[in-house]
Amino acid sequence: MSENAPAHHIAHSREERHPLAKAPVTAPPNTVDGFVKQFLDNLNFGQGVALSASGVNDQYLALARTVRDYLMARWLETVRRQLVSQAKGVCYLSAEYLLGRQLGNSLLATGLEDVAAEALAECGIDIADLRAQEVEPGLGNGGLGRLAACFIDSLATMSVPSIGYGIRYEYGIFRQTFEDGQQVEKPDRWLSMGSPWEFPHPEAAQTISFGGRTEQYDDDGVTRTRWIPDWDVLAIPYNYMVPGYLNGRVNTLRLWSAQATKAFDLRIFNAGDYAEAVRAQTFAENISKVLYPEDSTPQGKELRLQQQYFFAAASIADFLDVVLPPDYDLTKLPDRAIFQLNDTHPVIAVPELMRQLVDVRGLEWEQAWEITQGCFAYTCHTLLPEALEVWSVDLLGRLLPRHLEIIYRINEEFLAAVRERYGDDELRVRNMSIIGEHPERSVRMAHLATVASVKVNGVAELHSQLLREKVLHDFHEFYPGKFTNVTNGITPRRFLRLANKSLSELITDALGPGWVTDLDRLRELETYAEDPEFRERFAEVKASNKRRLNRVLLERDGLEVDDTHMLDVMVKRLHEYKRQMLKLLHIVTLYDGIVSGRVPISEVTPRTFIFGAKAAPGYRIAKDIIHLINKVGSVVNADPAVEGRLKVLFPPNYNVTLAERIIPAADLSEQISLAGKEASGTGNMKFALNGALTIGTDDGANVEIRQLVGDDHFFLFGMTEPEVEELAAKGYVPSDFYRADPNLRSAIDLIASGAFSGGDRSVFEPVISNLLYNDRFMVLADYAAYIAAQERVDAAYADADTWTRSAILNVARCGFFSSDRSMRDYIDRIWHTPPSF
Ligand code: 26W
Repeated sequence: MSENAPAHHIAHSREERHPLAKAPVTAPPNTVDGFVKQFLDNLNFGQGVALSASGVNDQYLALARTVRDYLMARWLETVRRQLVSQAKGVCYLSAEYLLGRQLGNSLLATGLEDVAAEALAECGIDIADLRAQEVEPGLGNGGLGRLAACFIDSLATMSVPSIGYGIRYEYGIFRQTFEDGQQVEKPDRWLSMGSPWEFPHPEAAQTISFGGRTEQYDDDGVTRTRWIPDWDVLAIPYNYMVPGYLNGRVNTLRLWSAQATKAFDLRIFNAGDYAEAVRAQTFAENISKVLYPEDSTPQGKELRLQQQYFFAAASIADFLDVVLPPDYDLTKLPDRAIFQLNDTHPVIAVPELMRQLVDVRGLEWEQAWEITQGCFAYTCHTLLPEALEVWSVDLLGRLLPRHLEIIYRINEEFLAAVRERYGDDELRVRNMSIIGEHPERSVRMAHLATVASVKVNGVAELHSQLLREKVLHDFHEFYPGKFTNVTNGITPRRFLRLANKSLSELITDALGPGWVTDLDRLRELETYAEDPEFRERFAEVKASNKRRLNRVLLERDGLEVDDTHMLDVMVKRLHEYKRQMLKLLHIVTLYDGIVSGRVPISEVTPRTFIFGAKAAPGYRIAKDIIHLINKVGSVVNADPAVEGRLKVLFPPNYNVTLAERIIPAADLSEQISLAGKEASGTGNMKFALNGALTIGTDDGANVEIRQLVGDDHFFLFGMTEPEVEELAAKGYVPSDFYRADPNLRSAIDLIASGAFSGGDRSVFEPVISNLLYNDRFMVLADYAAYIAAQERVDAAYADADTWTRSAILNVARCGFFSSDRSMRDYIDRIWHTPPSF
């Protein structure tokens, strides 16, 4: 701490010395000329090139720095006010942030979109070409990472004191390519051209230790414990701006990067073993090297636990040492900070805060535990039992011996309280214990999080209910009042205003611009849904978004979108529970109907199906399904019998940037997970807010979307969660469904026959057997209902004007899904951190 004096204390004394240093930092003039000047300065002085000699990447970097310059004064002011006020703030701890491109969002937040475009045009540059240069930071897998990015956007826009903490992975989520239809992963070198959005602060590094042992010692008659670790790494913070929308506020996202503690080990170096010295360095720096691409299936890898502790410990230390003033009375910490745990990935922060309070700062255990229990809140993002993280005691004890002791003591006291309440109900004690015994002794991170937190929340009503009634039922009984729901949301800035400019302009024409930060105002569109002229304009917006998507996919992947087709879209991670296979069986059924002559081609609604999905690299069946989708696509797209009425497109490397293009063009949103498996979903919200109708099960936030938009404007199908349970209890036999339904049988047989694999029946045999003899997620049981619902979709789509009316009502009624509302719910129910300025 002492060698690492807080930045704000240094700053105050320096400011006195020169009058200019006292003047507030100001933004460049908000004019085209001012922008041109700043852009050219950044190009010349920042990039070291003349405009005439500059390449498009130079220009992109200079533009990014220019926009950054406009945000800088606000950022410094936000940081200053936050330090002065010492108001209670949120520390959002997340292993993932799926940010998307930064330039567009920064232009939007500063209101500089038009000024910048004009300024660049005056320099002979098309701003769109520069925006296309940016490689998005893909520092997340899917829903959980994107949610974190939406939340920090809302917190900044709502002026809530907050900081996001995470990991600056050198390689984000892999870049997906297809080779002969199969997924091949390529490293995501997002930093290779340099990132203009980050500010490294090596002077504010934290040292993070690992391994070793603990020992007890006598401290003036008190027995204390100290940890004698055997290796350490530096955590270097990189700050990123999180600009609020047109509100003059810029919050901070602080991502940690690992660096070896000494450039290389001098001792070894002097002994002449240069290679060994460099190896040690590489070892340390591996910690923040790569994002784990597993989504929902924890691998229990040591490096992953290292990552988790690395960022959790660095963030806790940063908050205690740098954000809090010196001599802060730590018993007041719960009034100053709430650490929000984005799933279990940062939960090791709990024993780390205990260690800081007890071992480092000398507080009594009881007092420290009281503080800790007031500072954490936990969001669970899953229902799949296999996705609940556990760490083997063996591994955790080797890497973090002191933390394991702390966890044991927390558990001991917790179980004593459980026994006190229920007597010796040992079954209950075993079920609730933070330590599990099978298949090996391990720490259940969700239990630790629940015990330590002020509040535990699920991410949609149904999910929270299932947490209370099933996954964490005993805890709900033990801690009534601890459990709550906060339904997820999405930021309307990125997913409506930025991604769908034409729809935004239409809405603003009708309602004025206020809806961007007050999404409930979209309700006022309900009356416009009855206006034929408005419907016509809305339909034209959708058509123009399809044409834009066509241009994007043509350039990106050589794929053609027919803008006269219904656009039927399923984009999300590839996972069995999400049931891309069900969508595929629908496509194969349509194709089979045409080629077998059972269905006259004239009766088939022209549809283009778009898939976007990455599979975890080790998830065999998921990769087989990707392969199958691609193969079905090649056959269907090339078969003259379908006369271009069915098209299957699967652009590779689905990411935030592509989502921003696909979602606004969609007519139909596929949200077809098995009921009770998708915690919330957030793609579902993005589609509805962009005027796509949903075909979906009663799962996750679909339930709330349907309640809000109304049954007439949502295509519901499939078993409910209790029906799923019932079928599972009586014994689900997928092959019974196969035998009973001729369409289903025919579709499956067609795949099994090798029709999509050049006659080779073995290629998709694993997928077929998995469906017929396992089908964990009951695809076959919901098939008939899904096909029937798709027929209702066709019928509805045939009446274009009524469809458009439904689409408008979807937009009008989904204001609830703004992440601003989610943040209000967190603030009211969990954080109690009012907006500041
Ligand atoms: C490697 C272990 C692991 C386990 C779980 C990695 C990642 C996870 C996440 C919890 C997976 C995830 O992204 N869950 C999604 O979170 C979204 C935001 O709340 C929800 O909308 C999705 O329904 C949920 O699947």
